Amino acid sequence: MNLHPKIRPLWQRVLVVPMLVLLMAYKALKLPKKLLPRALRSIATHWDYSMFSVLIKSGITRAYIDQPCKFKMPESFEPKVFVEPKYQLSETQIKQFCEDGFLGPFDAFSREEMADFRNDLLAAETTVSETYGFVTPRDRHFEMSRLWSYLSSPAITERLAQLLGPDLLCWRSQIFYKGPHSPAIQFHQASTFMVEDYLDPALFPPNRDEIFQLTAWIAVDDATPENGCMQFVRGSHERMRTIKFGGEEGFYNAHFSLEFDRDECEIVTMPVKAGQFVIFTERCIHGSPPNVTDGHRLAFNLRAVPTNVPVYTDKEKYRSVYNGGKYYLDNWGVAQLRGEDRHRLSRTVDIEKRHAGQTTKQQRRAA
Ligand SMILES: O=C(O)CCC(=O)C(=O)O
Ligand SMILES: [Fe+2]
Repeated sequence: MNLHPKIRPLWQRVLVVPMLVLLMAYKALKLPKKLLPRALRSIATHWDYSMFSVLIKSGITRAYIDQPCKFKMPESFEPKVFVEPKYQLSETQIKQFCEDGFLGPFDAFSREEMADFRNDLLAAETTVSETYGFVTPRDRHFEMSRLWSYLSSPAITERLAQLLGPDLLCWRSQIFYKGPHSPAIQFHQASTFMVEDYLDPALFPPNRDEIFQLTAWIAVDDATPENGCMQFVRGSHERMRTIKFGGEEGFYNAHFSLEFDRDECEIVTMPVKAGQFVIFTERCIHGSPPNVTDGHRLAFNLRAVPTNVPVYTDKEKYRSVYNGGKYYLDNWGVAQLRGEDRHRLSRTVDIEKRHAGQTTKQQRRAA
């Protein structure tokens, strides 16, 4: 079953509503889930009642964008690890992050380094991913050692560690190429990234209300209000919102608009210079306006979790709204960013070995 957000014909809605009511009753009666087909089993397991209820009551025109959760303010704003003074966050900065849902920009790389790296990223935009077998901006760190060296650099990891804890894994990276005169990435949110296929979450945090994943977004070109730098809705990470199906296409091929009051909220526009990065929780509503310039806006991101958060357990594939592609996870795994993985809860890729294997392949090809 594909429940990606889009407007459905009436006949589909008429069929799906009673099915969801039955499935919700099945869940409430705690009937054995293994009797259900795979997709229904996932829904009965991972959707909570509010997810069913919004869809049913709206006649399949509204939905939670992801598994609902509320943000629990931590009791202390002390950094979770001690780091070199040059990377240290003050308690004021950490408090600010907890209140706003985003923090930065911070300096990480030089403008010259990013200019030199630009062509590698642009090439990745048009070449087939060795991980997934089709062209995708996702998870190119498995094959690009230079990308990995930036993602795992202390300027990023030491700051993330102060917010998330000492032991960190990278479970996703993505290149964001916004071409000249290209549309907005509309406002969105995610918590456990169930938004990806609406069946299973990607992340299984022990407590959904805590901060259990962070994104670092690194600018390769200067990101400006004109070329579509990121925008954040201050404080909006306190809860997950619903989406209304339909509306303009902005977020790749998904059609929806996030339900929040644009007049009541403070939208912060965040210019980021080449080589700088910003940290945010994907739960904070964010997006980026259209690029109205003749140049592109290139960036890449890193999604990190502490080692006590399992990722994609038992999942073989997911279907993302991005490219409408099916991502088989055979070659995917979490990669160690910092510290130690004492939990070993997810499939792991030894990234140095993966890169070394690729170098050998490339050398063989060249010989
Ligand atoms: O690059 C953008 O404009 C959006 C990035 C984004 O949504 C993300 O990194 O989660
Ligand atoms: Fe995002």
